[in-house]
Amino acid sequence: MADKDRTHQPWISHAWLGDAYLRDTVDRYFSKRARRGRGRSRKGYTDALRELESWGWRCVTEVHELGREAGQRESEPRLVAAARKRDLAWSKVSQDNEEHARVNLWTSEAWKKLHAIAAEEGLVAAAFERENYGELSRVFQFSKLYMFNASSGLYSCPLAMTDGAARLCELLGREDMVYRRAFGNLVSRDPLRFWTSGQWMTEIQGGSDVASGVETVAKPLDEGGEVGAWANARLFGYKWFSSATDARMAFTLARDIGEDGEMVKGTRGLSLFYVEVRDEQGRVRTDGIRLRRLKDKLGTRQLPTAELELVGVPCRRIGKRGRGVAQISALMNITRLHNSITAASYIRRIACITLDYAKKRAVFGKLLVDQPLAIQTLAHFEVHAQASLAMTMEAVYLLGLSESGRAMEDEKAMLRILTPLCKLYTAKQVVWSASECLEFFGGQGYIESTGIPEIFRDSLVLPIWEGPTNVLCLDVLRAMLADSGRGATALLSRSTRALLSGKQGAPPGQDLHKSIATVTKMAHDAKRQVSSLVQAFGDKGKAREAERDEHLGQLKRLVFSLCKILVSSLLVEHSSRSLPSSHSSSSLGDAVASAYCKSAASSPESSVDLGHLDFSSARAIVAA
Ligand code: UCC
Ligand code: FAD
Repeated sequence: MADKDRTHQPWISHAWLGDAYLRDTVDRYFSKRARRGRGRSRKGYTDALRELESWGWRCVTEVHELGREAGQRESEPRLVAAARKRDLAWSKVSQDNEEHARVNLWTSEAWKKLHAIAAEEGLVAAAFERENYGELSRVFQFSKLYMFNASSGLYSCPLAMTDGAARLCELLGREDMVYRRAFGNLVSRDPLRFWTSGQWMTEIQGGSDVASGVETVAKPLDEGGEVGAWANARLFGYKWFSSATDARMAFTLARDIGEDGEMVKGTRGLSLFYVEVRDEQGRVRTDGIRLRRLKDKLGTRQLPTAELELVGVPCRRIGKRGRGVAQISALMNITRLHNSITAASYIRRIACITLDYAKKRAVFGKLLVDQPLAIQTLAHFEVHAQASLAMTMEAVYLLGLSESGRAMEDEKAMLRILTPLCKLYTAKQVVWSASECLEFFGGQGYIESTGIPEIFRDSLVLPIWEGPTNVLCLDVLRAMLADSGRGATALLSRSTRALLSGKQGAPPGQDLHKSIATVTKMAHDAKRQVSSLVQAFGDKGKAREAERDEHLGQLKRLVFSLCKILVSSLLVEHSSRSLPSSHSSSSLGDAVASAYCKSAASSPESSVDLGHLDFSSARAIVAA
């Protein structure tokens, strides 16, 4: 195509050098570590910068090409005949090999190459190589994921579950059989050794309420032999959604049947199991797993999401009977943050391509970037991009502190509540942004080969995966009740401290100054609401059911206001910091903080729509 014919095509900038906010964020956490007193680590800030810069380039070139290829219709995973009929000519035809002959999973070359790159780049391993960056291992890893995910053709999804699985193994301890079989593979940088993991929780009766939904049962294994060396049970049931169907292993929930044949109902009847899905040659086990069909989905079509029938697959029960939900939540809390960084990554991509397009597309005699209404939309994208990254990185920083044993009790409590908050809020932000992005490109936004429909479709799943918004609101409540509101209080105190220092830096009388004061008041109100909730639901709470329902009916308002208070404070903190001169201008930081705080102050409790930004902030954001 001649150049003049593609003048409006948006270009993707270098994922590191073209993203000043990311660079400033990484800089902020490395500086924080220097102030806090650094633990022992082998690598320093300059090593991190070097790696992030070269990775940023690889993401928008090689990875991006592969991601686009994985998203093509002809690359979609499919079930194919595993063996030709003539390969079975000399075997008895049993139900087993007939089934096996019928189905195996095919994935594209692009998908496999993304697997190899993920291994080489340590996209999971980096979190566990704590000797490199100590408590900042997670900040470093998530910076890489942030640059990768929007280009990854959703290879980000199996990586999320693999990371959660590796963390779960780590918590089991080095002596545990499952740790010994799986951990080294999950964190390997060797593409041939690197395993991914699935997470099978959802069954046809329900994915949120797993205590009622899970009907899969585990029967004790009474045979020895090769399998018996590590397995101690067999699973029977039907898993309704399995996204990482090409994975080597999975963690799953099932209802334990004891030697006496007894089965407990509800959460206490669920245990956690480890399954090796494939054999040494990488083939789906024929002794107990049937790939029944692939889901025909609205989006995420790159992913081999299947329904699996378990007909006695060997597995190993992990930990205590009946503690499955509590145990698998260690995995879920990691995948929820992957969901958040994916949302943030898409929003950054949206901000990048819409701005570039707006600088090229002229309408009614002027470029879009000079049209006030378009400036409003572009500014929203930038604010959401910064807000979603700020929130996720704060959670990720706390995760790194906690995993490296350097978190204080308040920080651990804050991490617990921030995880569902972050997941639910960023997922809402990306859905709003993806829909506006599609419209921003007009008719081209609707054309498959632009890649924009793929961003739209793949974003829509983010509020569903790893728990829908309502379920996560209830998880926020669970976290508050478990620690008498300590995590929420820590989050609000951290926010008010940041807001106060921002207010001291902002000239009185200015809009930012006033908005900070309003958000600070919101924080005080929220503290009161948290304690009244804890009282109403706590052991000593005397609230009647109707009163509790009243609280539950209002829960989302409190949840969204917690998100907005924290994000306001993080953006204010960021803007009030003097940034390295090569990075973003501080006027951009001020404008974003000011626009976000004003929006939070005017609609503290509802959705993610920022409303109308004042035009001077919007213009400053887009011009920066
Ligand atoms: O969607 C899925 C994969 C998609 C693909 C991967 C995407 C990754 C991102 C990629 C980006 C590209 S997999 C399916 C995900 N499913 C869920 O997330 C389930 C959602 N439902 C919930 O979260 C529910 O709230 C349940 C299942 C946790 C509710 O169950 P129960 O039975 O009501 O649970 P209980 O009784 O409240 O909690 C049982 C125990 C308690 O501990 P104890 O017994 O010590 O008091 C809870 O405190 O589990 C503990 N617990 C937690 N602990 C529950 N949730 C948590 C938590 N989040 N953190 C810590
Ligand atoms: P439900 O739990 O029935 O929820 C329906 C609605 O009810 C939601 O809007 C929810 O917010 C609301 N709701 C639920 N409880 C309450 C409440 N108490 N109060 C108010 N509202 C409530 N699962 C896996 O285990 N592994 C996978 O690999 C996997 N991959 C997936 C891939 C794709 C593409 C998709 C779409 C799903 C996948 N899932 C997977 C399933 C996913 O995790 C579930 O769909 C999700 O957890 C929601 O469960 P559900 O579909 O049963 O909806």
